[in-house]
Amino acid sequence: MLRPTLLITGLLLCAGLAWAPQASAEPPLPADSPPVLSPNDVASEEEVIVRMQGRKFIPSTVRIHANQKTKLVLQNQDVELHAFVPGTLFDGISLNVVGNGAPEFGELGFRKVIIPGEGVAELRFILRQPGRYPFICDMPGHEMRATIVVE
Ligand SMILES: [Cu+2]
Repeated sequence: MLRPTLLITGLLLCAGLAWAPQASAEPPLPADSPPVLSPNDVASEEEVIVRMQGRKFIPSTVRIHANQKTKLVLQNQDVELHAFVPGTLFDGISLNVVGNGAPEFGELGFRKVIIPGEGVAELRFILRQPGRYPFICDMPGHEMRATIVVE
């Protein structure tokens, strides 16, 4: 009489174990988010994190989707200053910076942000033009370089 009950319980346990890792492995954002977004649609914002550690950018290749509202989080995990200097990538692009970095803007737009040791800067923007864009840290003696790939 107990056997069917045990069998069902066993099946349910197996199903539970099989399902749990899949549920937690799901990305926070659906891959099929619409490319055109309302400015206030925070839920569909894509977060990309770049760490500065041991005078390196990690990862060294950063993937960003074109036409996707993006929050780029720059985390300086060293005790010294680092800078994020993206060349002309953000020319003509509307960009918002928060955090404890010191951003610099020129006539064409965002030029760089200097981030204190253990500090963070968050950049919000939408990039339009696919391509490969190198960025560096221009602090004296720091040979830090990496690439943003807009795809
Ligand atoms: Cu640096």
